[in-house]
Amino acid sequence: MDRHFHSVHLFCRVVDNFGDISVCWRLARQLCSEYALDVALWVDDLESFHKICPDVEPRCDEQTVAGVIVKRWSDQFGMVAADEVANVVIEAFACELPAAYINAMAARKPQPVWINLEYLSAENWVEGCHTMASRHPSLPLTKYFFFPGFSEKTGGLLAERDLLQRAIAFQNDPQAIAAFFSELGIPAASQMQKISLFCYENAPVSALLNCLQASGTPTMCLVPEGVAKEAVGAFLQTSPHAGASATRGGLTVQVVPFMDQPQYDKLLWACDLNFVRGEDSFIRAQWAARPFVWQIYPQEEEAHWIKLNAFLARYTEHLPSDIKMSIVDAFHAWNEGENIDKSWQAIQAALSKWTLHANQWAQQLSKNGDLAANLVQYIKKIG
Ligand code: TRH
Repeated sequence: MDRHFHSVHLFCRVVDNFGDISVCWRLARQLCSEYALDVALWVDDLESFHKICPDVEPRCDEQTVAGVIVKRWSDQFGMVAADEVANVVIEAFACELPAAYINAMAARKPQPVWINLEYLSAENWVEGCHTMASRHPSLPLTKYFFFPGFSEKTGGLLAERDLLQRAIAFQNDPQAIAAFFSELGIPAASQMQKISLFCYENAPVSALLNCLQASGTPTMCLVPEGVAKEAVGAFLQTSPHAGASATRGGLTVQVVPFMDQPQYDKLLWACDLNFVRGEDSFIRAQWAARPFVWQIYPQEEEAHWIKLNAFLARYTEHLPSDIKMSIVDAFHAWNEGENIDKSWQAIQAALSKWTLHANQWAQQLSKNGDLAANLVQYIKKIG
């Protein structure tokens, strides 16, 4: 970026699970590695961060990881001088910056660019709210809302510059795939259809495993440790620790370690179908250019169904009705927690055409530009 914008402070509160820190970590790394910015990431939960990035030391208050300064965001924030404020301040998911920091922002000359990075939604209203400005009620500060999204009228989706090329190169390199699986201790995986499973505890996992077991297609279901513990443990008849596996009928369930983000990407690239959840794995599954079933993060008053259907409407817009129905049924059954067995045959039958679609979809998304690139461009414009 321009030398006037060399420093970024990104603030992240971990509300639940891994989505908040995952998105922030990706953005922080990308701003640092692709735009040579000085990035500091303030995080209130370093334990969750450590899970997706083992290089992060949870007991350390300040550390540098992949070029990013990682700072513990504790309740006692302390005083902040105006010259300690960065040129660009990113508040992730309306996490509310410390009052002392906001006051210092107001005192800084020139004032920083203040961005609120929003959650992802495919709903149409997002286009109207993207880049909207909001004046601070009492201080001379303006915050700008930056929305990820699926059209050119939004901020696009997070993706490193070469992500899609790397995914496709990996998928066309049988040796790289074999090496990945053998690193996981599963050399025979290439013979079978492969499915990865990342979901919330209420997903109908036992029903899915029953279908796969009865199906004529030999399948390996790869489950990161800690995911769907009850259903996976019941299938394995042992505790689902990394390395555990069992075969019944056409299905092998294989527990793999909970990986760091780059390895998890490879798992998505290597599988024929991915079950993903939340926000970040949902995005990565799209960049993997493979079919996926998404379990959305449940919201109060069932508000998540609107978001789920808004995504399905975009994702299936140009598909023939039979494939469209298979995809919609699969997403609905998985999120309703039932009837996945009724959808399974249609999913299996649709898989090869769905793979072509997944590829085209990823290409289409890449035309919107990636979120970091769009954000940098926007900051330059308003700054
Ligand atoms: O963990 P999540 O359920 O996070 C959710 C969502 O982001 C949701 O929108 C948000 O409101 C809520 O948190 C508070 O799912 P998500 O977003 O997919 O994040 C999981 C991250 O974990 C993602 O970056 C992929 C990563 N991951 C690994 O790094 N290794 C693994 O083995 C697995 C299974 C996941």
